Amino acid sequence: MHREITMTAGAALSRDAGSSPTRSDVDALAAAKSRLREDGWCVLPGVLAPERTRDALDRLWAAAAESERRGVATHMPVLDPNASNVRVFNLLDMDPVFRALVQHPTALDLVCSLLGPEFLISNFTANIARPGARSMPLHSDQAIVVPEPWLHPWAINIIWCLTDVRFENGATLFLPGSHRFARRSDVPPDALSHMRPFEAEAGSIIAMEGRVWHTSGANITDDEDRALLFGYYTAPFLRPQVNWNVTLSPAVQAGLEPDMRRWLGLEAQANVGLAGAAFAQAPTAAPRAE
Ligand SMILES: O=C(O)CCC(=O)C(=O)O
Repeated sequence: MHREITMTAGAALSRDAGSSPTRSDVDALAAAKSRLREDGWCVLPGVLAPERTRDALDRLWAAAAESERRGVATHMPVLDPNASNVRVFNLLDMDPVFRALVQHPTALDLVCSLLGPEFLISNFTANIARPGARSMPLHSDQAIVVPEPWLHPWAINIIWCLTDVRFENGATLFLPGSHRFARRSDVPPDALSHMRPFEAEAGSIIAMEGRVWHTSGANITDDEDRALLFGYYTAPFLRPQVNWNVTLSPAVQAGLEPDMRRWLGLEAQANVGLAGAAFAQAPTAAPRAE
């Protein structure tokens, strides 16, 4: 890693207020990482302070309006059965707050704990489930970017909760244990009847391994929005879902730090990360005698 995102709990845990992490913060992050590895998911509460969470939610609504202004629809019929799900794409181009969240040290610490020190930012989008929202098709996010068999965790979502999230307002529903499924045929026909909600308070991170089968929940409340940001990160050899060269404006690209450029695949060098290992195992031809 070029920037100091250590794999040790604590150094990278920066609670939002900027205060030093307490012992219990460090323990909570360590426990979250082991749960992520074992169970395929974890919840880390209190990563964003309440005022920063509210500010991010305001900026998300502004980004939704800006998306419509740019001609990018916020209802995707291919994903959601009705317009009560508000989708916001290309968040990184919309507001610096989203560029800060996608590289938040706690988020990256969780990402690196699963994928290792090198990764790509594959996408960063939002889904606001408003009252009346219904579930999208069941899927895993790793299945979208790499064909089966899915033998390794090569993807992870860092889900930012900008509102409280509970079953009634449309919490993401997941199938426990499904991060062990290697093939589509491992998904049981009655999967939907075994789904559980990821419930968390506003300001929390939910980390979800890429192989977890999940769907959006239905928002059955009368008046409560559920707003989530989905930072999607993959192993560095998987092509991102988004071509950042195209979607990020020249002005945004020009302002990115070198680490962000690398994580977004914007540097000249791209998929050569395994060269060292490949060369180490390769026989070298002996020089020919003249
Ligand atoms: O909004 C949700 O709860 C899940 C969204 C999701 O899985 C997706 O957009 O791929």
